[in-house]
Amino acid sequence: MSNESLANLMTETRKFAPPAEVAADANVTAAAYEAAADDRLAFWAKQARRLSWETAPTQTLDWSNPPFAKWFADGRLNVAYNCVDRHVEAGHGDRVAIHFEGEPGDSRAITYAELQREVARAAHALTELGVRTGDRVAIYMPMLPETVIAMLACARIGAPHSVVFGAFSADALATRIEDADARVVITSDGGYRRGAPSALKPAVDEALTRPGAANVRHVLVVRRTGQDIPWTEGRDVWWHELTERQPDEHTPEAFDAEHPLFILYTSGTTGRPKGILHTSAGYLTQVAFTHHAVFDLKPETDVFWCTADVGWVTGHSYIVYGPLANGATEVLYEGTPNTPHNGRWWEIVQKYGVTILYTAPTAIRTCMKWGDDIPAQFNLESLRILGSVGEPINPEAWIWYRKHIGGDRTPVVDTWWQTETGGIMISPLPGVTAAKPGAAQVPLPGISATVVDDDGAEVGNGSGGYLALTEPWPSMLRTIWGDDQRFLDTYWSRFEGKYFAGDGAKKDAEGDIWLLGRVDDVMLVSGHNISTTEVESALVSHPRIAEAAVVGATDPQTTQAICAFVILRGGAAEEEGLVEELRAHVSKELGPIAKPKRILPVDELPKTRSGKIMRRLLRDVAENRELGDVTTLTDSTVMDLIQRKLPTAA
Ligand code: 6R9
Repeated sequence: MSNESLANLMTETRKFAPPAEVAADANVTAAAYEAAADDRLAFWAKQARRLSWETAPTQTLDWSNPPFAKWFADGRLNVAYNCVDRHVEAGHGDRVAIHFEGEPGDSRAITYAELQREVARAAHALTELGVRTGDRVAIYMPMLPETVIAMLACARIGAPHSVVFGAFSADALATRIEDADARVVITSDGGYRRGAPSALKPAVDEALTRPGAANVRHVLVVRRTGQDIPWTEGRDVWWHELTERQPDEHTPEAFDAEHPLFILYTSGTTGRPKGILHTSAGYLTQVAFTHHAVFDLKPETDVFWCTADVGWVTGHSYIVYGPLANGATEVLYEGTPNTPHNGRWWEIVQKYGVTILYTAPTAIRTCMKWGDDIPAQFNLESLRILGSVGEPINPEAWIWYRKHIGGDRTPVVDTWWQTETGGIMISPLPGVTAAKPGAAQVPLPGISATVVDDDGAEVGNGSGGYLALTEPWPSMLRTIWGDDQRFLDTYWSRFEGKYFAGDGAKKDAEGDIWLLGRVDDVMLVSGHNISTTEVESALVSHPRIAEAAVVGATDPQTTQAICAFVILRGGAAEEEGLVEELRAHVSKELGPIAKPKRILPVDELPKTRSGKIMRRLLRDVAENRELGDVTTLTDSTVMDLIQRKLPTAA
C-alpha cells in the first residue's frame, strides 16, 4: 500500500477509556506488557503454569530450526484433563460448563462433573472403535454438546481431530478426510437450522464413496433430530448405543507438549485447502491466557458466549479449549440468530445472563440492519464485555455494538488473529486500553507484530503496509499437514525471518495497528492502492447503508474500478439519486480516488459460514465471469439474487 495519503484517510478519532470498574478489577493490567517486554520467554513460561502438567517443562522455546517451533518441548500433559477433570478435582464439579440451547428451544445444562463422565465414555468409545493415539478423526457436526465432547475425547486419547464445518458439501468433506487420512468420522443424523431439521449424515455417506476416503472404518452418529437416515451395517454406529455402555471414568494419559492436537483446514483464495496443524501445550497455554486476559474472565461469575461455529478456529479456541481450560461457564447455541425471531440472540443473553459476548462484525451489521428496536426489547444489562473477530469491524458497527448491545458502557475488544495463529494476537485489553472503534490496536503481551513495507522494512507511524509477526508465539501453527514446503512458501518466504499474515495494515500516529483486510482484497485504481475495508467503512458510515462489500473489477482505463455491493438499512427500496449521493459520500470521506465507479444495492451478500464476505464471487459478478467455487457459501441462492439485480445497475 504505497499511497500514504489514502491510507491516512480513515479519520476515526473517537476513543473510549476502560470503565473504572473493569480497570479496577482487571485480570491483566499494563504491568503484563512490561513483564513480557522484559523477558518474553519468561512471560510465556509463566503463562504455561496456568496448565496442569504431568511433567512440567524446563524448556520454553526451541527455535533451533526456524520456522519449525517447539514450545515447552520436554513437558507432558493431557489437554482434556486440563479442560475438564482438573476443575472437578478443584471442587467445581457442580459448575455448569455448557448451557446448551437448541434451536427449537430445548436446553440442557452440563456441569463439569457431567462433562467429565461424558468425555470419559466417548474416549472409551473411540478406543473400542480402534482409534489409537495419533490416528486422525474427522468431526462433521452441527453445534451440539456432543461436538465438544467428541473433540475433548479425541484430545484425551491423543487422536488429532479434524473438524469440518457442518455446512460444507460432501466434496469438501471428502477432500479433508482424504488429506488427513481420517479413520473415523463423527457426525449426527442432522441438526436444526432455520426452524427445520436439516440432514447431515447423507453427506458423509456420499463423501465415503470417494476412493480417498477408503480408510474410514467407522461412522459414529449422534442422534439429534430423529429423522430417517441411510445406514451401513458394520460401519455405522450410534453414538448413544456405544457410549452408554462405556465406563464413565477414564484415566488420562499424558502426551508430549508437541503432540498434534488438531488439524483445521482453511481454504484461502487459491488451491487446495491447507491443513493447519496445531499441537498441544503451546496452543492451550495461549488460548487459556488470551481468554483470561482479553475477556477478563472470572470463572465463578461470568457467563461467556462465543457465537462462532465450532467448525471454525474461533469455535476451537474460544468455545472449546480456551473457556474450558479456564473453567468457564458458557453458552452453546445450535441455530441461527433469527429463528424463530430476529431477537433470538438477545433472548439468549437475557435467559442465561450472558456477561461476555464474542461475535463477528457481519453478525453485528446484520443486527443493525434488523433495527435498534430488536435488542431494545430484551434485558442486556448482564453484559460487561463485548468482543469482535473475523473481519475488520467498521467504526459504525463498533459504535452500534457498544451502544445498542453494550448499553453504552461495555468495552468492545476487536481481536485480530487467524486459524494459523491459533489464538488472539492483537487486541485491546478491556481494563487497560483506551479503545478506538475499528482498530485491533496492540499486540498482546508476549506477542510481537508490526507493519512492514514491500521490502520488509518497518513502516513509521501513519503509514500502510503488511502485517508481519516478528517473533514465534506458543499457539502458532507448526506446519501445513503433510506439506512443510507449502508452510515455508506461504508464510515465511515473503519477508526474511518474519511471518507474513496476508493482511494489509497500517499504524496510526500513536502506533496503534489498524487491519485493512486481506492483501488480495486491496485494489489498484489508477496507480493507487485502496483497501476494500476503507471504502466499505466509508459506505457503512452513511445512514442509509447497513452493509457493504467492495471489490476491484478489471477496468481498461484505471486497471481496476471500485465496485460496491450495498444492503440498504431496514430493507428500504432504492430511491432516485441515492447511488449518486453514496458516491459523493465516499468521495468526501476518503477522497475522489476512492469513489466507487458502480454501486449496486442488493438484498444479501455472499458469505462463508464463518461470516466472511466472499469478495472473490462478487468480483466474478462485477467482471461478468462465471462464478467460481461456491461450496463454502452459507446460502448459494444469494448469488442468484445478486445476479438477477444486475441489469438494473449496469
Ligand atoms: C479468527 C479468524 C483470518 C483472517 C485474518 C483477517 C481476518 C480476523 C480480524 C480480521 C481485521 C480483526 N480477521 N479477525 N481482520 N480485524 N479483528 O477469523 O480466523 O478464519 O483463519 O481468518 O480474518 O483477514 O487474516 P480465520
